[in-house]
Amino acid sequence: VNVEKYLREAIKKEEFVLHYQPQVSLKTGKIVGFESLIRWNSPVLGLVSPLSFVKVAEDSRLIVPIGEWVLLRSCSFAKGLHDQGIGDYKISVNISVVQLVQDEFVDMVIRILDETGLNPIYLELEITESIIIESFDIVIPKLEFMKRLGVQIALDDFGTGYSSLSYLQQMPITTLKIDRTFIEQVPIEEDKRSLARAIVLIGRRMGLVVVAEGVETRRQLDYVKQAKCDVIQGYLISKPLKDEEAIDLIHSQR
Ligand code: G
Ligand code: G
Ligand code: MN
Ligand code: NA
Repeated sequence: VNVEKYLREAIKKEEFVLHYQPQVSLKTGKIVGFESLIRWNSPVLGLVSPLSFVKVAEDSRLIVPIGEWVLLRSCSFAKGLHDQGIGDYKISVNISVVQLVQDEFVDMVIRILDETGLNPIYLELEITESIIIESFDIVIPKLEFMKRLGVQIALDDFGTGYSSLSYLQQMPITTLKIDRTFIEQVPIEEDKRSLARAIVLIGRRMGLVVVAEGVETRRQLDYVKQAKCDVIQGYLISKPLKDEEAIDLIHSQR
């Protein structure tokens, strides 16, 4: 099937939805924010995972309007929670390299913050290592600018890319998200386990917020707690939720 053809129509026809996965502070046990994750409910193709359409969207550059839609919706969601007094939660949004290298990217982010009225400190952009390294010179100044605005910058899937620690030091990031492959190995492989602990140490030493992704079991939770991670995300807490479900979860934790 020609995914691109249907993808082209999907925004107009409102076939995308965002799900929000809670992130919990290990210090307080409270939800501190949500990662926004796109879902495509295509009348032709059914429910399509971003794993299968984000690449198509990037190759066709449709990720630019789709990503803008994601950012707008995500910021509106967070601002809505703030305005309704539900809580001052952060929203983390995945950003593709195709978006980030665009000349208009920074202006677009500023415009959406402006339009929604969301305080920039509650927005986090999730970027992967490979994005930054492929386009280092273009991307770094943009990230620096946004960081100065107060926007948080997370390095996503950390540990799976090919960046060196010297690169890490040059990146204007605020948050390190340890890839879930490291967490998966916690009960099994001693080596990976030590790696996860080493990553936390590096992140903390650099003054970054360290997030463990893909925490599914009590044992993994105990491990990342002991390793002094700041925040966890994963099925143990909750899968990504529809907006009403996310709000219900917040209320149930009060
Ligand atoms: O939620 P799920 O496991 O299905 O996501 C699969 C992949 O799709 C993840 O790598 C995630 O980062 C990516 N993804 C989810 N939502 C978005 C989005 O809004 N924009 C981009 N660029 N990637 C996304
Ligand atoms: O690449 P990125 O980290 O943005 O991808 C996040 C993806 O991880 C989302 O698609 C989300 O659905 C998925 N995810 C979230 N929590 C868990 C978990 O505990 N286990 C697994 N296997 N996947 C998870
Ligand atoms: Mn992510
Ligand atoms: Na990740």
